[in-house]
Amino acid sequence: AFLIVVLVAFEIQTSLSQINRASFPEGFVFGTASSAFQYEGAVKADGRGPSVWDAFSHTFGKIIDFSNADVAVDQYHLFDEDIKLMKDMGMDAYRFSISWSRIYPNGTGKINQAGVDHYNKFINALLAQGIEPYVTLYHWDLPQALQDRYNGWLSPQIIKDFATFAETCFEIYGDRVKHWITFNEPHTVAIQGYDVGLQAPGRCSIFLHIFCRAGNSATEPYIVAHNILLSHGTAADIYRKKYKAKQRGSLGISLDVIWFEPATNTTNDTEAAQRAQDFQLGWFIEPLILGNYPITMRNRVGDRLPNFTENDVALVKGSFDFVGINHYTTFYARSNDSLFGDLIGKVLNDSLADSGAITLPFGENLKPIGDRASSIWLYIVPRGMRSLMNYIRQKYGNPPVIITENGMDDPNNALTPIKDALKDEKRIKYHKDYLASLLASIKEDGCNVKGYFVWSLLDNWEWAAGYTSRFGLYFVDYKDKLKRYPKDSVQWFKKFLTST
Ligand code: PSG
Repeated sequence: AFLIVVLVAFEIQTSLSQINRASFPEGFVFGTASSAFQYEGAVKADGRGPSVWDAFSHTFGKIIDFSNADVAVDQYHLFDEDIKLMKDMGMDAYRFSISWSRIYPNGTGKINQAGVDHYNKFINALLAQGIEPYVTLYHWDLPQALQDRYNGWLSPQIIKDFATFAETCFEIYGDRVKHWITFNEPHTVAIQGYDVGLQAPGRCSIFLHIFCRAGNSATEPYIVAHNILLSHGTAADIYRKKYKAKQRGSLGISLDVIWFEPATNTTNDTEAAQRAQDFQLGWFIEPLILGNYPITMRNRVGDRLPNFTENDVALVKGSFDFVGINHYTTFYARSNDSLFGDLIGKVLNDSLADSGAITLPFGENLKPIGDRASSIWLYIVPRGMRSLMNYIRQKYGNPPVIITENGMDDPNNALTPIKDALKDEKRIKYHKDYLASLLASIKEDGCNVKGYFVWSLLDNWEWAAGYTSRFGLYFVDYKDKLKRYPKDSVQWFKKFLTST
């Protein structure tokens, strides 16, 4: 009997400290994630048309290291090698995006067969290695032609054009692609692209247009978000009516979600944390699940917030099979009546001020909420994952969730020898702890989570941060033919994924 007690205790001990694939429910999917513009390079190859990110990255002063993604990590040419890397780690799936302007160089009109063929080859190569493709249709690289023609996402004309692009992809690739993600992070697109102007197309009005020539930070984010939601709903409707039954696939959307903890336990800050979440996750998930924007948003934004007609609601409400969540970090939320918030809000006059919440990774005495990665916004707070999963379960009826991104970056330090840059114990701990938190939400709390994708397979071009940040499980040597080297985290994932 004593022996049994010891053995059971040992079992519990190891199952707590050593989680692995077998700890997760049967069929749970593990993969890595990427996007076309950050990975492919080959921006002129095979008839690709330019996107808004080509223009933005070639505008002086927009990218901190003055780099661009003309070559990036050249996955356009090196994909066979990269698929081997995934396979080698024991990953089940790969999330990547299709570049709209490779399929339609002008955004609409004539299909570019060479671009179509590229993704056929890529998808076939993945399937040949047993890797499931999870395809994002829009990861920020809008064809420049549509920006020029009607101002891109600011015009409702985009809805029809996105739907055509989406349907082309369903039709051509849907016999093999069973998981579609219409949009990556519409919240980031609206805020970074149209409120603060730090991402393409770089529109804003804050600080009297010092940073952006054109834009309106108080109205455009809401218009853009609305057109994206309608574009998603229209594409989802087409998929459901014409392709889903035959192709037996599923479709979702990926939302970026920072978890917010109230900075203090006052009612003010608790309500501020709620508003911050409404203005981030609620902005998109409530139309998708409940058919309208959160009441806090409607009250605070007033007639700057577009309305959903009855037809719109029919398109948008329920238009998903899963909700993709990109989760990296947790911040504290404070009501804006502390910290001069209202004043800042009045000066900036932007959509962020509408929430009446100030969200920062610092608590009392400016103490950081956790350890920081390289990105200035990325603080390591594993408990946030479990809290967020439970929030979605309780508030939104436990929909199927896929973690479509989670990961951390190290700085790209040119002086660090490669062999040292491969020692990424911080990343191993990040994933170990976030996965344990996610597992607890599934096993202890009953959250309906179906998969987990690491951002990212390789180091890559991190938007406005250029090549200064390294998010990869594999290191990329930018000084020597983009050679890939496994970091220690690759070994860790390999063990995690192959042990039973
Ligand atoms: C996502 C979430 C935050 C900031 C940036 C992103 N946040 O919590 O403050 S962007 C997202 C994107 C991908 C990026 C990756 C890392 O989908 O393309 O490379 O995360 O920034």
